[in-house]
Amino acid sequence: QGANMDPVLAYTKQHDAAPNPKYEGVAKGKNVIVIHLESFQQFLIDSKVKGQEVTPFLNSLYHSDNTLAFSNFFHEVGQGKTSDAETMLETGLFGLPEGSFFTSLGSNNTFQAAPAILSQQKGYTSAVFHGNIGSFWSRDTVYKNMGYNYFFDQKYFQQTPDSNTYWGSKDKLLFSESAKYLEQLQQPFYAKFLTVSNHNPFELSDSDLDGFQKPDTSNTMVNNYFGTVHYLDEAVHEFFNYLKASGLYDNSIIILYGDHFGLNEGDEKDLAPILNRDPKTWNQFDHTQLQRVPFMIHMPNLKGGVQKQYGGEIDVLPTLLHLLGISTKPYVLMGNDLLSPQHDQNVVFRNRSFVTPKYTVMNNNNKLTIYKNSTGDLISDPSLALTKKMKRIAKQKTNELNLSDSVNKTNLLRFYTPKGFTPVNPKDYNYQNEFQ
Ligand code: GP9
Ligand code: MN
Repeated sequence: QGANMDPVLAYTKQHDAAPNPKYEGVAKGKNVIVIHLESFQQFLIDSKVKGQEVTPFLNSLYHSDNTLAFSNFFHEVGQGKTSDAETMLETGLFGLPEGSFFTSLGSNNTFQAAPAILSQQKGYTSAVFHGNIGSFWSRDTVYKNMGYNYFFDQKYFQQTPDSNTYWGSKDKLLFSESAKYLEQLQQPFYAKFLTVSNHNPFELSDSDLDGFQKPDTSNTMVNNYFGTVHYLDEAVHEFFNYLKASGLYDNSIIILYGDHFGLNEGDEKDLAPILNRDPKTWNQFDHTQLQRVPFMIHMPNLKGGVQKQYGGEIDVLPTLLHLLGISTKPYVLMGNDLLSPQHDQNVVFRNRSFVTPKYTVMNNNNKLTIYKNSTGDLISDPSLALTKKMKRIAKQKTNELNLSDSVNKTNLLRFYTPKGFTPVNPKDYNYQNEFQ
């Protein structure tokens, strides 16, 4: 049984990328604040509707000298959506090919996840803030296996007639009402905020839009999306104002990411005109390019700038560990540090299609369809050399997904304890009576 870990460890060892000396340990001892931007796609950054910036605050963060802002960062979720994004960011392993890893296996598996690593290596306290019911995606049990100290779910937030949408507390309330708990956390802390207002069907009352004018395409989903995205931007802005006023900002590194697409493939043709694109020529290549999501690392005095290297959600944990001065070597992580000169820039999606800095490749049962990124053109007659190269990447990336699946599906981490790691006992955690 345990021997099945051998190929996994062989792969993660050779795929590990050394830290970049320019960034290694720059966030040592800082609080880590992770802001999950629900359904937020990269195309929104710097976009305008009716002459107004849609997300002025996130745009300013994106262009800040103190932000490492990634322009070619992709979500890699499958059917588990938010929970797949959480799986990758917390554990460095992929979600499953079907269903949600959280709900199917997450309550019973052994984890070596970020909260436990940060606690054991650097004394971090950990907490999640989420305005939906705690059992959604089985979070209330999965988080215990990850070693999360605190989980503030819906019952910690006000429940009044207009405090919620279908998906839980409105984001502005989530952030403002979390403050009293955040301030009581032992520092350094690792705190994650899961927003929900920008969730399909993107319904929010006009009074929450603060005068923002939605687009008026014939597609309500597209129009509403811009409205809730604008609201989310304001919510994050208010939270930053609070962090600055409270002084927490000075001691924190703030990570923001979009978990996955908001608009479904079927809605993209109605979005195309807003992006100055002809809906008639919209194709698989365009759809794949839209799977970019924001990934930003912000910290006072950080040497930032827009980063063009390609990467995805699987690369976040190794990147964060290195920033905090923690070695990735003992852990089973499928991605590698985005800031490392050795970073693997080939990004695989859960359906095995992938993008490289030069090509976008659809993988249909090992039949590859290759597009050129710079032009968007289909390469209908690829050279032998190009085919060979892309087949090699397809094979490596399929292997990476399969190894990750073998770990998760057969609970292999129970046979492997990283050096210096104490296995997590979920019974040590109880989320019923958090401090008031
Ligand atoms: C639910 C929220 C949404 O609590 O996290 O999850 P999603 O539908 O995006 O997977
Ligand atoms: Mn989601």
